[in-house]
Amino acid sequence: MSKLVIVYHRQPYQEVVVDGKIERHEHKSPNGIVPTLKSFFGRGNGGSWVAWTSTEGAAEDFEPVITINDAFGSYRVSRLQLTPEEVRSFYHITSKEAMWPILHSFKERYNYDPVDWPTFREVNWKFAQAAAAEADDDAVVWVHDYNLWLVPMYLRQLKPNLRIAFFHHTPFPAADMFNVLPWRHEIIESLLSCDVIGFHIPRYTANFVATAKSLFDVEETASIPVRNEFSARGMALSEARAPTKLAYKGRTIHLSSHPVGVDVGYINECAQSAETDAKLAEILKDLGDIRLILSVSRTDYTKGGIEQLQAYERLLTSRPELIGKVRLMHVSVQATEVSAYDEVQREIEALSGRINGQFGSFDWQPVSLLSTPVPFRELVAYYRAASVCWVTPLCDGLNLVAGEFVAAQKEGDHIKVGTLVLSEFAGAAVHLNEAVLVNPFSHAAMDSGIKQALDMPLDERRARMKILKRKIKELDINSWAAEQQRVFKLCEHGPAPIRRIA
Ligand code: GDG
Repeated sequence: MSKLVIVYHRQPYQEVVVDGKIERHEHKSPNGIVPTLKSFFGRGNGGSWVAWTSTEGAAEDFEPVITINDAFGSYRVSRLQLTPEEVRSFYHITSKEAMWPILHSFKERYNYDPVDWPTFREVNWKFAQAAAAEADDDAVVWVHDYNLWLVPMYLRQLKPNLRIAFFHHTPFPAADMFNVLPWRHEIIESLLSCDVIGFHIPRYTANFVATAKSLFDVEETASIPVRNEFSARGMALSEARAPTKLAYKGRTIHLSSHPVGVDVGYINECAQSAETDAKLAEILKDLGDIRLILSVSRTDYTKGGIEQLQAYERLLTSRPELIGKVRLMHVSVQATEVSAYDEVQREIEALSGRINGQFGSFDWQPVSLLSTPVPFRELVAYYRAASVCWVTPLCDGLNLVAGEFVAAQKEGDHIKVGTLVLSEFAGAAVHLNEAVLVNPFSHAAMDSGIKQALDMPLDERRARMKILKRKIKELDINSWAAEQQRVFKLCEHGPAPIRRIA
C-alpha cells in the first residue's frame, strides 16, 4: 500500500529486449514528464505507479505488480494488461480521434462514429481498480491526462477517503467546444469528484470552471490575481484572474494553474558539456554562414507544421536575398497508428520536397526534414546553434520545446543568442511573452514574426533572452513540483496560504 499513487498511461521505464529477454532500463534522458513524476517518489516514501502494458507477446509468468529500484528509489509499478483491441479503442480512437480534436478546438476533425464508449469506461475502471489496490485509504492518487478522465469518479466509489488529484497536460477548451462531447456530463462529474484539478495556465482553469457551471450547480468560491508579468494583457490566452476553488455538493475542489516547466538545471548541464560544445562546433562548421531556423515537434495537426512550412515558402519568395543564407531544420517526429497524423506527415513531406525543389540547389537545401527523434543531448546542441527557434502551434497545452530552447541558451554567451518565435496559442506564450509572439492563423503575422526574428539586432536578442531565462528559471520543473505538493497539502489540512502564481 502506498501514500502516493501516480496514474499515467506510460510505464516509468523503457523496456528493451536483450538476448530475447525484456530488461527495464531507465529513460536515457532524465528530461521529460516521466522522470519528473518519478522524482515525486524520491520526495516522499516511495509510492506506486499505474500504467498499461499490452497483452500482446506477454510472458506466461507475467507479474502485474513489480518493484523497481532505480535512481529515484524503490517504488511499485502496477501494470495493467490491455488487449490490442482495448488500446486501439480507448487510446487511438476515443482519446485521439474524438477527445484530442475537441481539447484543441478542432471541431471539424472530431470523429464520433468509431467511438466505443463502454470500452473507454471499462479501461478507465481497470485503471481505477489498479490504483485503488495500490493506495492507502487516505493516499494521494494523482491521475494524468484526458484519456483517464473517468478514473477519479470510479476511485471515489472504490475508496471514498482518497485524496484525488488530476493534472491536464492539454488545453481545456471553452464550454461551447467541450460540450460537443456527448459524454460531457459524465466527464465533468468525474472531474468534480477530485480534490485538486491542475492546468498549465489560468485560461484553461477558467474554461473548465465555465464548462462545469454550464452543466452542474457549481460555484466558483475563490480566485487570485495573475501577476501581469506572467500574463501580459491583450494576448490570446491572457487572464487577469485564476479561479482557485469550486464548491459542488458541499465539497471543495481546489484548482491550480501552473505550467509544468522544464528541467533548467539538467538542460544547462547538457548545454555546457564538452560533448555539446563539440557537436555545436560541428554544426556551426557545417552551416558556415547559413543561419539555422529550428522547429521541433511531434507530427500533429495541432502543432502547425504545415502552416509553418507554408510561411517559410512565402519567406523565401518575398526575401530572395535569404536564398542560400538560411536553413530550416524541421524535426517532426512521426507517431504511429493515428491516421489523422499520417495525413499531416504526408503533407509535411510533400511541402518540404516542393520547397527544396523550388528554391534549393546542389549546394544548398532550404529544408532538412527529420521524422525520427534526435537524441536529446544533440537536440540541445541544435538549440544552441539556432538563430531562431520557430514554435508556431495552432493550439498547444504548454509547449516544452520553447522552454528547452531558452534553457539551452548559454548564460553570458556574447557570441550566439537565438530568438524564440512563439505562437500566442501555446500555453507557454502566457509567461514567455518576451518571445516574438505570432498569430499562426494570420499569414501577415507569421510572415512579419519570422522576418522580425531574423532581422533582430543582437542587443535586443540579448535583452529578451535575459528576461526569458529568468522566467523559465522561476517557473521550472521544481516550481511546478512545489505547487503540486502545496495543493496536495491543501486537501489534507484545509486551506493553506495561496501563492500568487502564473
Ligand atoms: C503534451 C502537450 C505539453 C520532440 N522532438 C524530439 C524530442 N522532443 C521532445 C521535446 C519536448 C517534447 O518532446 C515535446 O514537448 P511538447 O510540450 O511539445 O509535448 P507534447 O508531446 O505535445 O505533450 C503539451 C506537454 O504535454 C507537457 O505537459 O507541453 O502541450 O501536448 O520535451 O524535447 N526529444 C528528442 N528528440 C526529438 O527529436 N530527444
